[in-house]
Amino acid sequence: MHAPLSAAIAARLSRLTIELPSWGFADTGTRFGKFLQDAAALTLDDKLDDAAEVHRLTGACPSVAIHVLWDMPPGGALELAALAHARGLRIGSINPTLFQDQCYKHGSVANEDQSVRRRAIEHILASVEIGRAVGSDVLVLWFADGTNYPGQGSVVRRKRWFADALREVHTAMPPSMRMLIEYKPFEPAFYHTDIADWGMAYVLAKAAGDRARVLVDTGHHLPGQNIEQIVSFLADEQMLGGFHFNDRHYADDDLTMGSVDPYRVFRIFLAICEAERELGRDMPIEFMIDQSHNLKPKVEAMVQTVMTAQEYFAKAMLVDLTELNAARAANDIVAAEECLKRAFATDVRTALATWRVSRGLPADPLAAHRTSGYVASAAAARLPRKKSSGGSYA
Ligand code: AFD
Ligand code: MN
Ligand code: MN
Repeated sequence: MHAPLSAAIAARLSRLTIELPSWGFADTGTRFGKFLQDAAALTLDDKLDDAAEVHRLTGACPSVAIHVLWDMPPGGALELAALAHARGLRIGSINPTLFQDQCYKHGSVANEDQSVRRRAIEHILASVEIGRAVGSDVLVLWFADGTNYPGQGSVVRRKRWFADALREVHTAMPPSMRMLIEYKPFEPAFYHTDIADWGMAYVLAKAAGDRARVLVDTGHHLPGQNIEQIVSFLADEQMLGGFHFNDRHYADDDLTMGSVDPYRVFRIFLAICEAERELGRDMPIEFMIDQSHNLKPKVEAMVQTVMTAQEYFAKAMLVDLTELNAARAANDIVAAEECLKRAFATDVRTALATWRVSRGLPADPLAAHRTSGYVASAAAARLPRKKSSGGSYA
């Protein structure tokens, strides 16, 4: 397809903002080891610089998700907001950190020790206050809570602790803030995870209050699960809060979106397009990236991901929903499927390049980044700091 994007698609893409994860720019690894990248971000300033580079190239990433404790400067929330603002960014979702402190060994809000449950709730409440201070209205809650062995914990007792904690936090949130509850079937817990699927997240969101929603992390599904079905179901219930985008081949692999299964990305975006057609306006949901670029260069991977999201959202918008619904009504399976396959097969990359140039952006943000020398200068600036900081960089 070398026709330009339609005005409707161009307009919708201009409103498609995709939040970047601060943690995606730092060195990460697997439980088997961490392979360091010279240009990887070391400090909050580095992370915000990298996020600003992605936003400069794509024009689609004005907000950065932060992980409380990992991304807090000495001057606290106000300095955090100022650091982002100075780069043309804003702080997006606030992610409490409830899984790395030793006290959380046996859980956070579902810990058998009441003092640990209290500490976890206080940390979430402090995170709410950080959100209030930086002007963020999105609180993202992911819990590693679960057990590794049959009999280890009471599912019901833990469920009730979760409901009580989420209700307390919901009450403390400013009126404009939404709570997005993220589910995950396993890892780091290997026998049961307290919020293991969309249904448990849905029930706990309902228990928490009317500004709680479900967050769909695309890597948090067991093999074969139909994610787009969950998306459509939650959207119809007005309980879809947003996404953490990534791709997977086996588990929560946090690979770059669309790298394994682009057709699934397209089908998820089609579910959004159908919901928005029904709603008559953009879904009030958060599109966020949650990836760990253990091997790919971090900024390249983020730019790739944003370009993939734009490409497949544009393709999804090419589906003629009137024709699709007519084929469905007639049980014309092939005609219905062809509506999707025709759109998915349409090459929108030239049209996207033209659209980007019309917005003063590079036609190919990835090529622009790879030839910009950004990585080399980031490495030159950061590696000496890393070496002097010792540890695994020495
Ligand atoms: C891990 C978890 C979850 C969470 C993310 C950021 O699996 O996806 O959202 O860390 O805390 O990927
Ligand atoms: Mn996630
Ligand atoms: Mn994850």
